[in-house]
Amino acid sequence: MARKVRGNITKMLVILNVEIDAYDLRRTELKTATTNKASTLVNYYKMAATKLLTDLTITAKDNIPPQYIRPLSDRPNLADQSHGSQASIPLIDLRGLEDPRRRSEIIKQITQACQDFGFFQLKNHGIPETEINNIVKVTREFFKLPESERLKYYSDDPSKTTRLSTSFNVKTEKVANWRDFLRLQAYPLQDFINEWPSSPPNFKKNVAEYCTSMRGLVLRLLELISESLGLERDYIDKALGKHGQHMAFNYYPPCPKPELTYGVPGHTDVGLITILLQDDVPGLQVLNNGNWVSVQPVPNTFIVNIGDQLQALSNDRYTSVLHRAVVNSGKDRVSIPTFYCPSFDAVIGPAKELIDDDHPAVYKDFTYAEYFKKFWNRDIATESCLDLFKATTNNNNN
Ligand SMILES: O=C(O)CCC(=O)C(=O)O
Repeated sequence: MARKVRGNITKMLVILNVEIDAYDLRRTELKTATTNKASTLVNYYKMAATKLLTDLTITAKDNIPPQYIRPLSDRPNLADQSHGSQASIPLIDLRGLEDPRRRSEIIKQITQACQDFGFFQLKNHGIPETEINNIVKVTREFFKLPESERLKYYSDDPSKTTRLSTSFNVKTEKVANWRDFLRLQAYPLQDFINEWPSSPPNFKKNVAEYCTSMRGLVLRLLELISESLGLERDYIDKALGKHGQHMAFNYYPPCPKPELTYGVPGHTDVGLITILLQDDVPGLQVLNNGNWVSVQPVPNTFIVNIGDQLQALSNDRYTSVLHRAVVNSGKDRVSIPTFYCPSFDAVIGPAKELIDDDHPAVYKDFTYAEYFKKFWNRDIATESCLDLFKATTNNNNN
């Protein structure tokens, strides 16, 4: 009898211990969940208090707020990228362009690069090194200005011609990106320069100088690209109407968890061509044959890529290729793309010379204003903008 009672007591003690262990486990889980919730809330309130990432990172030292975290299926695999990519993105040397033999050689290289990659690098382009250094310097200075000074330019309305914003498109995106950016229009210069930031003191001067030189380079490139498609030398120049030049000044603060987020997610560019200047910190990746290829910075070299308007105009001979920017935990990064584009009233569509029975028109004609509006109003993660302008689509683009 006594043995039976002792046995029952032992069984009860075992059950009690299991219950106590389960209780402890649950208590720990609850504690962790509460702590996570609390830090989410803290981040939420910090985010609510500041519009720009540059100011948020000062408080979030070793974590990133949940709104920046990409789903597992959509993260940059930083360990698995193709490196040493100067060899894989063609490098075109513009030296000797005035010599007709050299010119046709360069045109051939452009055809090849545009068909195979949609991207190329450019050296001996004629933009003075001091202008390049000045624009990078003044961009860094702008993003170091006091928050109250920068916020004078803040807007989340993509139709504003000068605006400071964050991420990519805060109005449409579901996950935020680790970037602040200033965008402005630069052609015709006199129409926009008065809106540009008046500090740092050299901003207007340095940016105006760079934009003017950049436009000179672009005009030479437009002729080369026209010829590379077998079109008249001035074909693209004329197709762009009165022309437009939009600039972005991207600032990527160091990110404590770069493997969880993007500076800019994979996208194509809305304009005709983009000429990208990056500082000495890597971050640009280009999609080539299904692989994300890192483009290592080379001093005094620009990266040129085909935008959506050139893909449409070339009737898909050239492709506007997906690219993205990844971030890192060690150093902030600056990149400055020049988006050269049609004026908003210009009508864009496949060049008639590039349409025949074997190559029917892939796109219908549209104004750049229509395209630009659609580009900024859709969700870049799910919709290709060019697809919305296919000749066979029944979409209403108004
Ligand atoms: O920062 C970069 O390297 C790329 C930037 C970019 O793609 C953009 O601003 O659209």
